[in-house]
Amino acid sequence: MADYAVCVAKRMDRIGAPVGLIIRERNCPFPYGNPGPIDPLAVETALDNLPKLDYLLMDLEPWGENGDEMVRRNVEEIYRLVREHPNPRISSAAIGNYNDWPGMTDEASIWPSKRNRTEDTSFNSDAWDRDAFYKTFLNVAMPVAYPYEAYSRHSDTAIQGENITPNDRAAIFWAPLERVSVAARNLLPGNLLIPWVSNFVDANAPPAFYNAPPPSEADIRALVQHIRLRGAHSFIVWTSDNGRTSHPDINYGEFRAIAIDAWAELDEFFDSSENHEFLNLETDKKSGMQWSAVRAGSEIKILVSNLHQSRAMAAPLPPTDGLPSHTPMVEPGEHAVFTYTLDPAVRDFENDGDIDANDFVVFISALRGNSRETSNSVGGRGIDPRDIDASGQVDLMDVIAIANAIREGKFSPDSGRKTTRGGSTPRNNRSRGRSRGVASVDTK
Ligand SMILES: [Ca+2]
Ligand SMILES: [Ca+2]
Repeated sequence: MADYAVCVAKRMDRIGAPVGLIIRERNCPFPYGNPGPIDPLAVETALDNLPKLDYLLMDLEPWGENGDEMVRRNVEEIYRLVREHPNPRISSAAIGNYNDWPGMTDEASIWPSKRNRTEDTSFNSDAWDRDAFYKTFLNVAMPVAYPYEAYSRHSDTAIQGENITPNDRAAIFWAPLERVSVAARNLLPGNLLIPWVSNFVDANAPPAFYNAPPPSEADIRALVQHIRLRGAHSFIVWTSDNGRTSHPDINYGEFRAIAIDAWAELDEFFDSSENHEFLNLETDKKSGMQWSAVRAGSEIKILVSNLHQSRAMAAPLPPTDGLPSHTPMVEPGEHAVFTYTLDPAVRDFENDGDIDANDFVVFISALRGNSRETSNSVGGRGIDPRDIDASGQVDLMDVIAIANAIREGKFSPDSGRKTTRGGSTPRNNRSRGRSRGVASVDTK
């Protein structure tokens, strides 16, 4: 390891900045594939000389004849080297690898026969349970969220049957989001979610079958924002070794700037509260409309992407005082952001589609068997819907908030959802534009 790298790391440590390493097939302990100059001692040397290590991220992919085996062998060895290191500021590093994430199925895979991640689905390799592999060795989920042109086959009934996207543009938007979402749904408590992103990866295959349009800047921005609104901690930008990508209009550097800017547009919202509730980790392949929503205290931000070619659609929202039952209609091909102020104490805690007296009964009775886990916890990071003040815990303050709502009659049949819902006006950021630091609304 070069002296200057250690010197830089020490300076980073002094100012409290994170230190990370990227390991590839040439500087892993057992180099493989066709790596060029190799450095098999790079990991050991780095661990022994760095003052600390926050992230060890790998791009180890199954290149070459025995690639699958070499990925496993190297990840296991790197895991051992890090975790057994005597320096606790090294041994506690977060470790992740390209395309390794928790989840038993991968609906984003074009081929239905390759969607099971708990058994071998590739040729010429041993059985490889990728879900168990992640859970054994890794704690940074790194799904590959590229808009591959090859995903256009998700709109092909010959392969997918009825389960198709409405068009190719929707396919290359939905598939990467679904892959990030399944990782988010299955993320273990305390793990990180850092997807790989890119602008476009064309298919070197017959255009009759692989022919998706490269994503527009608006689609790229929206995908990055959906990823953040589903609990990703950060993202990592992929580039090919020669620094080029196959997007005809947006080069690598431009993509990087767009992704960083799109992510940062949400900073103000995320910074407004220490804790966040992630309301939707599901995707909808067939409709072509995807929506993500995050609650920060009593504010909610919703991003709706309608990639259907002709149908206007609205996203359904959970019954809550201050929210309409659906967002306003979003025109085909458009992305739209909506923000609302709501009363998070008045919600459909029973999850039966309405707000009534049963909801506070369910809230109170659930306190006794209080479990922190919710379906949308994203590695324990997302808060429970019952955490009304977004303090990070369901506690007495939340009970008081509910009690106040009861006193105000907000759970009574006359003043519940029926009268309050639909009466609020969304602050549609459409009219505000980018100068206010909110996500763009764009057409393709
Ligand atoms: Ca209810
Ligand atoms: Ca609370």
